[in-house]
Amino acid sequence: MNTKPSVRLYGNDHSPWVQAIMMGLHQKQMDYERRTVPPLEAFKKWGPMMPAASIDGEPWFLESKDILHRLGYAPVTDDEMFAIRRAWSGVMHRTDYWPRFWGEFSLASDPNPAFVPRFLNNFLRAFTILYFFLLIRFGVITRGYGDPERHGDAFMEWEQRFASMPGRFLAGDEPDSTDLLLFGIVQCHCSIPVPTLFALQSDPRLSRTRQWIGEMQRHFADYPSLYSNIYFAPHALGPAYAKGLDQFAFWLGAIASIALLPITVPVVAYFIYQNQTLRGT
Ligand SMILES: N[C@@H](CCC(=O)N[C@@H](CS)C(=O)NCC(=O)O)C(=O)O
Repeated sequence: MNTKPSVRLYGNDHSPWVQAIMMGLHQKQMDYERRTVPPLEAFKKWGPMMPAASIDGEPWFLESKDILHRLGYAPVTDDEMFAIRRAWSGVMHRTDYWPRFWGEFSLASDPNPAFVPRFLNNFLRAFTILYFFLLIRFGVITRGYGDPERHGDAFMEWEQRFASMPGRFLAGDEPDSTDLLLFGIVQCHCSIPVPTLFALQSDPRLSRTRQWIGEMQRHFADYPSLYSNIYFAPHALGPAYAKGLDQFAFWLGAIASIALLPITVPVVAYFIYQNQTLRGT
């Protein structure tokens, strides 16, 4: 009897929280269906907020740590979650070079195997990217994400934790929630390079962090969505690029989302305001 749950996941692989869940599913060899356009049920409540998951046909729900827990991973305390979020500092720099921001997202295709729904999803997901662009660009989530004195500071508390790990990973011999979430942050920093990435590569204070990244990469060697493979040893290929027509669909969607600014901006503003309390947890 197959006791593995059936999992549907909404989210983009640039998101640290989505990456944590994708890696968690991969580690447990669970099949799942991922989409990059929010299902209507989730969109009506939370707009483009990701990740959202639906397990065994139950209602969609948010919160990476809760989703991981439902998948069988350890609970994460609020303090731990805040420490993980502190490592996200630098995220505001994702939009410093806006053509790169849009360009990198154009390459991260919807994964639907069928051409027509994938084309449609790539078109529609551009609207969610406009949302994230405006969210970051206009500093609505700047609180708590200002630059530290040195970008490497973002990982100093973890560097100390890596010194007293019980095994190759924070959780011991196999990654658990905290490893997955923190490694998700690393993937985010690498998906559109921000100054924190350069600190991770070269700050002399972060040698244990680099060693842990290497161990995680070795552990996830057959997982196809590691942006960090390009920047850290052992080097390997990064995620595959979207096919030409998928990129085309995305750019069409980007143009449409901008042409429809009088509609998209109020919707974006509504959800940016409405999701304020969901952001920090
Ligand atoms: N507490 C949530 C945070 C998720 C989150 O911040 N997701 C970002 C994308 S990386 C998002 O969708 N933000 C939309 C918003 O803040 O409105 C979790 O851990 O799942």
